[in-house]
Amino acid sequence: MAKTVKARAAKRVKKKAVAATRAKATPPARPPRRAAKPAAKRARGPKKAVARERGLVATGARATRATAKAERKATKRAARGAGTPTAKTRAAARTAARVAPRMSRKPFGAAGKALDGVRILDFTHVQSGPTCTQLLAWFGADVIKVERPGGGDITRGQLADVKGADSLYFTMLNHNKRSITIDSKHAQGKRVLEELIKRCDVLVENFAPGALDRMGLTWEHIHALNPRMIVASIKGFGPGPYEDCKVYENVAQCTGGAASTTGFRDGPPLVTGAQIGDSGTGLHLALGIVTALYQRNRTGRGQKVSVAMQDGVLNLCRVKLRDQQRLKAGPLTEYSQYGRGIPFGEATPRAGNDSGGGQPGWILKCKDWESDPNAYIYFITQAPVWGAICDVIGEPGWKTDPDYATPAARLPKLQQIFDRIEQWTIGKTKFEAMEILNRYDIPCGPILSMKELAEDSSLRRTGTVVEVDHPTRGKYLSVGNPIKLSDSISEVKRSPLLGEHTDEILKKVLGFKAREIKEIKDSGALSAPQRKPAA
Ligand code: CAO
Repeated sequence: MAKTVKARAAKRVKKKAVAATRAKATPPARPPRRAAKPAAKRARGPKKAVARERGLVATGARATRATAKAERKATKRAARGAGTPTAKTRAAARTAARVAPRMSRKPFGAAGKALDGVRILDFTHVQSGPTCTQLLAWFGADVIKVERPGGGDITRGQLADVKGADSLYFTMLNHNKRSITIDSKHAQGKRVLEELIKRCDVLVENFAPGALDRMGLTWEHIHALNPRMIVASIKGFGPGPYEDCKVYENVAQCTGGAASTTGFRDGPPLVTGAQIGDSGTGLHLALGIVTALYQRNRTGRGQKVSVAMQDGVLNLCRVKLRDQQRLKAGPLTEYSQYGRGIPFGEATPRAGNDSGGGQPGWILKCKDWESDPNAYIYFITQAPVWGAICDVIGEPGWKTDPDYATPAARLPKLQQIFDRIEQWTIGKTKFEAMEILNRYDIPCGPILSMKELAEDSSLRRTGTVVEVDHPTRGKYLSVGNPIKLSDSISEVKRSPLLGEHTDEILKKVLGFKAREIKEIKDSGALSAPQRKPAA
């Protein structure tokens, strides 16, 4: 009996000690030198939202008090001979320790945004970088876009459709951001930039290789100014023979494996309309940034995040590298080339509209295909619904015919099978065909034009397609945030005019006095050089 009491007491002490160690294991987030200390004060958003991102500060303070109390109790119990927490139990508790913030009682969607309190120094331009920072802005980050005085991001004036207004190219990639103009090569401009670095959590850039270093903003310098800063970069290539090259979308598609595997076997390589090099790499970088922010909660320090566009594209072409290796084992039987008896070469071939997986698919004509370039449907002959396919197209005999009944038997006849299915689809509009096929769970999809997508009411309802009002160009359509979080609802706000928030940022973010602002402005660091009037 006495032994049981003693054992229970020892267990209680051990539990307390573990709790104490756990509380201790999440230290208060160490304020990074002078720079990040006023984080809670400086945020524009509600204070609670800031506290949430800096959640560990509050939790850490609570944890420290809890630790002290629990340790005092544990020491008293230990003194009574009930046992002492060992280094092992402390270590185990440290590993398992996670101090969760208190659960919000607010309704979903009303508890701020996922990245509230995170401030991004957005040094991006053109498409790849801006898509990344736009996503972060949609999730609530305060994104400050630094632009060259005069013209700003080159896309503001590219592919212009409304005279004197920012182009759709720019507006559709820079929603929810603030804009400040800074000449980063001017001494006073550098001063402003360095102050921004001290007050931001992440710097994102996609300059040509070496450009950031040439501005004097090396990783070492940035890290010394703000050790908590995450420095995220997009380049065309990673280290290797092409690392110094400038890269645009289609170069990345060509060097990342997309072009060699897109198009028809007997035609040239093709680039795809999906911006997998730019927007795809922006997505990769955004994930890298939030992951680094998450790790910073534990380590307290920033790190470099880099994504090469070639790598991003190759990642999206993963299945084609899979096929490259499968070639060693024989022909790729799901490629229609196999059914046509055309031999395979050494590299993954272009597969036209073959489906990438093990369920053969093709694009088939629908009613009015002669006049409508998008009157087509993608049709997948998924094995589990083969019987239904046969019934729908009027070939019930194929269900049991050994030449058609199994996926293996069908592979060499895919062309003939799709020709027969097309005889059925060609009599229906793509929407009628979709409606009928869906009744039988047959996977298919109409080829939707951009016009149809722009007018799609369900995409409008979900906010995937949004109408935005802009002061100089009026209303336009954009793609909203395709990633839906139930507790962090995205609103799409118009892109900033060039330098629209320069004063606001100097004053409210950087805390410059009116005298200092005048001094910086007078130096010419924030404005385009004045052109000399012609003599
Ligand atoms: N103040 C002063 N100078 C500035 C500035 C500012 N605010 N912002 C940019 N600059 C300067 C840069 O410092 C650089 O000067 P140096 O060459 O003298 O160092 C100069 O502007 C040009 O920058 P850049 O080389 O990045 O721009 P570019 O138009 O010549 O090239 C691009 C564009 C996209 C090819 C190149 O930036 C690149 O390869 N980026 C990485 C890959 C990438 O993201 N590509 C996607 C592009 S979207 O298809």
